[in-house]
Amino acid sequence: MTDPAQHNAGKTCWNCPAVEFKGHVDFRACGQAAFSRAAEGQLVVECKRREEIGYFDPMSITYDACPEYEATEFGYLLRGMRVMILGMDGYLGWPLALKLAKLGCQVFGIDNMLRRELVAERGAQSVLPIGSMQERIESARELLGVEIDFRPIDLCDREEFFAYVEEVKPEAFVQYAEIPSAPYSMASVETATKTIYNNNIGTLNLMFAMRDYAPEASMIKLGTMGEYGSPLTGRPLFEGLFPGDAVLQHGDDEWSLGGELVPRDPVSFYHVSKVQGTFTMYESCKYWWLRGIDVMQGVVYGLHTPELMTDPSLNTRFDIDEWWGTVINRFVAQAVVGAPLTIFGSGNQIRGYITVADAMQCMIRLLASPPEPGQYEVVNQVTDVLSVRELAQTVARIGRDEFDLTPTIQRIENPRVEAEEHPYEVIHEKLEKDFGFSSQSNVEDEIRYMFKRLMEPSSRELIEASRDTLFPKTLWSGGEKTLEVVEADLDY
Ligand code: USQ
Repeated sequence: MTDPAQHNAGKTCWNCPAVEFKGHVDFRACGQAAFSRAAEGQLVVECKRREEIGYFDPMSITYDACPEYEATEFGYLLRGMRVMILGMDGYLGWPLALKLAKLGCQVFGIDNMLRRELVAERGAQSVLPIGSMQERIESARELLGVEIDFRPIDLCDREEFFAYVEEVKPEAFVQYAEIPSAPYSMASVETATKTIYNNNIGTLNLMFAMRDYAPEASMIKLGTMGEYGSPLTGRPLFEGLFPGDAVLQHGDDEWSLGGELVPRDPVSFYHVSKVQGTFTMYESCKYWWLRGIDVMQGVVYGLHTPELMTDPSLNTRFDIDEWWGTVINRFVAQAVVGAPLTIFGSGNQIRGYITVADAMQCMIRLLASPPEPGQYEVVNQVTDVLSVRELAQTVARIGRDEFDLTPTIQRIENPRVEAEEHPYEVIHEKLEKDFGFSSQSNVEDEIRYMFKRLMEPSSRELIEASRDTLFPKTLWSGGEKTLEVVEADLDY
């Protein structure tokens, strides 16, 4: 059996961001023939790291045979790969920066620090105390022995961003620089506009920067499972593109759907911005032969990775208010301070979930295995598929049985417009099959770990200080109101 960690041993320079295609290859003119030309040895490349080889056939060297690659627990990884993280100050950007730096990558990051500002505007804050970016970088240097290059640049500021990309010439980009909140995007025309502008102009700038300054780089863009919605027909949520044998049947006719983008049915203006991001990336890969992986990620929760656990000065942010906190994180915080766990509506809404630790493992594996030039790839990044009610009950039980708390669960009027009873069949196979991913987390253990951290006095005080923001009031249908309790004290 092959070692899952080394899933990409047989990949070749055709996939490697360190090669340059020689002779001004016009991929658009080559069209789909480019791959077969490469296979027949008619395309030559030069390695930017090993110029002494001269021109060679990109299919002739595999990762396991190349001295520029080293075996890691996540597969063969390009040594000292230059990775630029857009949105490095965020919940996911910071843990990824630490993990990549620890693996020996050269890590560069930008952030406009908007998240801190927007959370503060809501009267909330990260309930894990976090230092400034400079303080965290200093701690990473002292405690982990790594260097991280950070610039306070807004991805929407084309001039500054392009100049930084031209200077660094990244071999990979991670697009995390988006406003990630569905409730925020539904609060007003101003917040909807800000979300759409920030997310879509940012991604557009990235695609043009790649075209002009780093065309061989790969990009990993964070999409969301919420792009698909929850189709009431029960149609499976395929991984972004229809599988090869999918057909559309109408009347007496039948057409292949294989390889086409699956329908999107976004559930908020934030999710609408993510759908546009998908098309921006899909089209750019097509027009300019760029390569990337669109990650349809479920709801992320949790607060630990090996690097984050090193010391509290390396904490990542952790939000629990109605706009910026995701559901499991909110439930644990509510239980810690004796506020009711708020189930919206029936509680039978089903979503896919993943821990921060597993999400980081996935991202490194994806970065280690870039797609081919011109290839737009999609993965569904979830590990557990659960209902909101089950989650509330699990959190309440662990809080009561193991942490001496007395949690209560309430069903309240649903502030959102969403299906409360729906089938949900998520296909999530590629990460395991093609990238060697295997989950290292489970829901209950992660919830235990969250309780331990959030019950520390420093966090408890911060949750208390944000208590007013725990109970939702923002309506999808417009405005704010005090929501009614539909059922108090649910069993668990
Ligand atoms: N929910 C409750 N009670 C709460 C909070 C949420 O019942 O106190 C319910 C919501 O109604 C929803 C589900 O829990 O049905 C998930 O809500 P959420 O706030 O955890 O997640 P969501 O708004 O869907 O967005 C989050 C992230 C977003 C990411 C998305 C993945 O904020 O960035 O894209 O999860 S997904 O949900 O798969 O689209």
